[in-house]
Amino acid sequence: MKITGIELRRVAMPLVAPFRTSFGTETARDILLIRVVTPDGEGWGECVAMSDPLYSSEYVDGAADVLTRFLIPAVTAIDNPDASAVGAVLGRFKGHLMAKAALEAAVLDAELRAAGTPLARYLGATRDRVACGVSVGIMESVPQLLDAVDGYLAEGYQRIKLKIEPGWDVEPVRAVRERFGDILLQVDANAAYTLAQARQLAALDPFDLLLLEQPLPEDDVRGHAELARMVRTPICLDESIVSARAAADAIALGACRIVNIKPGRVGGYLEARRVHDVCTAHGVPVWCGGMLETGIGRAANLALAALPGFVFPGDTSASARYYHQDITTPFVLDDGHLPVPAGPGIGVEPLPDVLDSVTTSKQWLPNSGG
Ligand code: OSB
Ligand code: MG
Repeated sequence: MKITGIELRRVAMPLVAPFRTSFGTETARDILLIRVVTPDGEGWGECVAMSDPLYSSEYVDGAADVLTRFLIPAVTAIDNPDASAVGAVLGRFKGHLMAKAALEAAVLDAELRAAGTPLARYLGATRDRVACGVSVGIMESVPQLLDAVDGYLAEGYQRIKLKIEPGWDVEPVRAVRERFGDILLQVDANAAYTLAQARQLAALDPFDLLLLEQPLPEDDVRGHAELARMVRTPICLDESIVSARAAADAIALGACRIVNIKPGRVGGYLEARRVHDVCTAHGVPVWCGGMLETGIGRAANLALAALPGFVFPGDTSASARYYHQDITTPFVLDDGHLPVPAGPGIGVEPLPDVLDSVTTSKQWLPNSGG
């Protein structure tokens, strides 16, 4: 596939409500979109790096910089790049997995659209709709949290994930369990605890949580293995799983019984599929995480979440959970599910007028060699 040029576009997307985690409060997203233009059409990728390096080391200005200086020139220098060639040529640059993932996704979308192949079919999906959960931020008070959870359950969400941190853990979990009974419930700490707080985390044991997501720092895989012997709730890793190899290592060490797969965090949809394959081979169930994506990233995540190893509902919520106005036709929850897009590539594209109305900057990088 020849590349004519690549456009980087920044969009400003206010969230419907502030989203608070142990690492900070998000009120709006500043999102980098990549559009790959070829003689046969185009392809879209969404970079999930956040404004500040608080969830991981990446941040959106850094992603734009590494893409412009290094990643895009390396890809346009290849003769006829396809998505697997993108992964190979970007491998020599260390880190920047979210930036790499977005570029690979855009190339893959262009390639699959040209071939008429849906991303879901290409990845090996076995479902045409996926069960959805919702990630609920840290709130000012327990009553406010109960209202939020009540609303999501009324909309049909099949699983509730509560963000926790020291000081906001047992009390909100108990309150949600008491009020809503036997729902699928899990928690996410975004690395806010240390192993010394294992007793506090074990206090969550009586509440029959599906899983405890990333309680300890990203690089503390052994700590998670030790913690797993001290708590009954299954440990799930998010931040620590940066590759299929990291997943294999974490599983071998006994650091997790469940894995959250985010394509951006592992460097792309191809590596995400390999993470899925490694986990499935070890009998470890996976689910699809989220990074507050627009419809572009969501469409691709839904394709991934339709693979057979994704046995738990993911953080693949409807457009309205995030944005009053999504940049694609909105994804709408139906009976607790979202449909897997069936069209070629990711199966959706931005609505031009909406996209223009939220765009804060654009940069066109022509392929000088092409
Ligand atoms: O840890 O899963 C996380 C959002 C931003 C950064 C990290 C995380 C999250 C979420 C929200 O939990 C998931 C979503 O609904 O997109
Ligand atoms: Mg998480």
